[in-house]
Amino acid sequence: MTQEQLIRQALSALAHFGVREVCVAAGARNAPLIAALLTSKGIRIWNFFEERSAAFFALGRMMADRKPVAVVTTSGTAAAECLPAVIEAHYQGLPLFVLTADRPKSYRGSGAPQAIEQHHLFGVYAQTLGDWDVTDESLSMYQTTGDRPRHLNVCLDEPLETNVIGVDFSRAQTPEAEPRSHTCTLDCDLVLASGMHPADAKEAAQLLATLGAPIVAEATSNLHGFRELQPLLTPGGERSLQSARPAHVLRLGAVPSWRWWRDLESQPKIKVTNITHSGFSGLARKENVQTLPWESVRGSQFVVRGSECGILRFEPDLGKFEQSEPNWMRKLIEVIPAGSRVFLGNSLPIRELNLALKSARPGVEFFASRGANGIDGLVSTFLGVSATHREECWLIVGDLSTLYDLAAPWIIAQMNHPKLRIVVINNGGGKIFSRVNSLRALSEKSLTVIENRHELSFEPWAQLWGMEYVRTDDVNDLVDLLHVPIVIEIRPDPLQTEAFWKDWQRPVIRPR
Ligand SMILES: Cc1ncc(C[n+]2csc(CCOP(=O)(O)OP(=O)(O)O)c2C)c(N)n1
Repeated sequence: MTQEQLIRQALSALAHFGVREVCVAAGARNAPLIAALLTSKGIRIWNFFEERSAAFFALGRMMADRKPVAVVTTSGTAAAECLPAVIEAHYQGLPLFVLTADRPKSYRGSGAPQAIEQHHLFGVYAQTLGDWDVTDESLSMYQTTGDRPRHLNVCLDEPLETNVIGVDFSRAQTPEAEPRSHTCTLDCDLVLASGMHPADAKEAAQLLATLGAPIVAEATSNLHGFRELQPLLTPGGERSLQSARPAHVLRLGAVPSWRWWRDLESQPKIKVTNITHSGFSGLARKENVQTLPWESVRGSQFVVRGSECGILRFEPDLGKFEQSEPNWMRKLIEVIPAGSRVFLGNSLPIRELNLALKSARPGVEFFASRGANGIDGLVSTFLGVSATHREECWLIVGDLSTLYDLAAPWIIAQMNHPKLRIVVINNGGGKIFSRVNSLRALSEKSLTVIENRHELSFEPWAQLWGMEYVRTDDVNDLVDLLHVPIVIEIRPDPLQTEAFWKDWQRPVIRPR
């Protein structure tokens, strides 16, 4: 096997699995692969200096376009940097392709520079496609299935072959996805909806409109824009579920972020049917839980069972707490223009927006990374989700989450996207921990450490990456923004936020 054959086979494997976009982060060992990619046709290349952002950006590209995307790394810890994004792709059921260059197999276990154990590096989180070396007589690929991360490791020896002509990706034959269908019949009295791609939301909306069961939906369900669902959608976010006693819950899309969902673990009598792309039930209990493929939304028979499952309707009185965090979510949604994409950070932003959302302007689409609920890589993932969307793209994210991903804006220079808005809700640390009931007894000293309290400003960060910066307490400053990438720093009033939560958590009196 020559190095040239090995490199061309590796690119052909990408092409075969439908990859048409690649995020590369160069080192010497993968330079031959990158050089060959640069002479290839029918492939879009995004160029990063570090692998973690590259992998999260690839994740965002897949979340938006639902097509396989590859990340190409050099050897050693460079390959390992992809792990968090691979894990997220695994739990979201997305076909991330990781192509890692390696030193020859003979270096394994030696501790030689940049030689780590790359074979099966991602464990259960990626299916191994191959572990190829120039000493192999032939190159074979392991069987892999479905929309899950794949890992191909290629061992290249010196001298590195940097003049390999690439392949024509547009001519590659990709295996036809097998048309899947699944039908079932079930009755349910409550629908929970989270994390659906806008195209899936459209399919789900048809089903739900005819079903007629009450729906408690997160913003990321993308169901709020459907007029026919308005009478069924329950305002008040998680609080509306407080006294719910359904017999059978139908959950559509990603695993919900609500505490109520976690508490279902200890309610084995409540039946749960999940319909999701990821195949994960999101519950550890097995009793009365079934998980069906997404295709079940087509052609299945769903029947509403009974009409009273104890759902309550709440309208948070946010106006009284003008500068509180939840009210900021409402104000932001009111100014985000029609057709925008909105990516929500995984900590308080997603929860507060769920609570505050009444409606959004037409065509606003919501995304979030709810596979493993990490607060890492969110800026990069947002940029990946935004890359081909020509309307405004908004990220609403916590301050610590932003600090995790300071290198992310590197790619903006290649995006040619003038309407990126990164809203950092800077509450001076991980304020979600002061909302966690089981942490209520923590001392002030412990909380200071656990929240990582700080007084940092995001202005120098914006400046580093050549982005405009606005710090404001007036939402009107955010109307008709300049067509340039902007970091918007908001510092909600902590006292008003606290006062809102106190008011909101008053005991429920069931309306007659
Ligand atoms: C990678 C990762 N590390 C740690 C956590 C645990 N965690 C959850 S929320 C959070 C704090 C988030 O802080 P921030 O982004 O400022 O948002 P806020 O809590 O203020 O909404 C942390 C550390 C996580 N989810 N993911």
